[in-house]
Amino acid sequence: MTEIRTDWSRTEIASLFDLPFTELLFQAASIHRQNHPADQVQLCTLLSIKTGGCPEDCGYCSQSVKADSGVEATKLMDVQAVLQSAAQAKDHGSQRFCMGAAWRNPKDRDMPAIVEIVKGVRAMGLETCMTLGMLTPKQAGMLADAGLDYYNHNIDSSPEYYERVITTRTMGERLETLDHVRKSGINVCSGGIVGMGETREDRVGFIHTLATLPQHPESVPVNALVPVKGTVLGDMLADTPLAKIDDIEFVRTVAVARITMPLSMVRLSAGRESMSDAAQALCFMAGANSIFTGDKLLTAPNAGDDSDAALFARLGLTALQGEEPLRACKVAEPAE
Ligand code: SAM
Ligand code: DTB
Ligand code: SF4
Repeated sequence: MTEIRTDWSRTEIASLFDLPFTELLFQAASIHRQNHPADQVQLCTLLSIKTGGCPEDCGYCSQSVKADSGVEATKLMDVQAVLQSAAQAKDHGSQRFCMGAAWRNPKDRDMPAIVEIVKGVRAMGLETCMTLGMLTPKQAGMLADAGLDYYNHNIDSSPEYYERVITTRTMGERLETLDHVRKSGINVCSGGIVGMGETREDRVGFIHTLATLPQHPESVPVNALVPVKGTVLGDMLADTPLAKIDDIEFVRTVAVARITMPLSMVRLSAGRESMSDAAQALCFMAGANSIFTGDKLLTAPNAGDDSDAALFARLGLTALQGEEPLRACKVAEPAE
């Protein structure tokens, strides 16, 4: 039985990153096998239900008003159109439907439609995840009552590097939203982005922040930056050797997430399009057990169902069918 710890020190996490690569991979794969079916990967589909025009200044994001990315701002989609997309995702074998809105926070007037969407998608037998920006405790409660399974709100990086990427809201505010989500009883999905020009020390701080939350997020997305032209980071990294995160360093990050948060689903999220099959295989070996499938993320292209089916066949992987371990046993409840 793996020990679940929320008292990791930065030094311990840095030492994991420093392990010889094969040793790190071996440790991560061993922990993975103790807690998850090693040859099963969860399939999730993303849909942007409200795109662009976001007042936040996240330096990586095509949907910020500060970005000159060509992404057009839209209104919140009709409930029926969202349900149609969800039905398609289910037909294509997805277990979870994740919906994102480019908002700083949802307005109270948006909540009835959001609640209807959650109820409708759940009624199709899909797990639901929403990412709508910051939430009040009341809004988190409304989503919980609607039956939302997961809420995604990323910390994105280390507390130190975060401030260089986003200035319009603080890491503290993000942690507050995560706290409201946790207290409402919705499962927490929180992770971040690797390859934004941050240092190894920042990646240590990023994992440390997540692994020392009072309770680990049930789901931890690890995104590789998708450099989008017209965004601060996309433009900054376009002409530098940092343009793409080193595959081995990305796999190390996945492995350290797996070792420090053994029961969480570790999601290999954005950026798979620019990764080789071999790099993705190493991520699965290191403990990644969830991906976004389909040909689009929120605004960026994604590998697509056919290419995922080919990858799964090549690697002998199958789609996860059962429930995720952390949801099933809800360990590490903090003592009151
Ligand atoms: N507006 C909501 C929010 O930020 O809370 C939700 C949508 S936002 C697009 C969700 C997450 O996607 C971000 O926190 C970030 O980690 C990730 N993301 C956005 N753009 C990305 C990019 N270009 N490359 C990699 N990850 C990205
Ligand atoms: C997450 O961590 N990654 C997903 C999901 N949560 C919402 C979003 C990735 C977005 C990639 C860039 C885009 O499509 O615009
Ligand atoms: Fe807005 Fe979310 Fe993009 Fe930040 S990541 S600019 S909050 S849509």
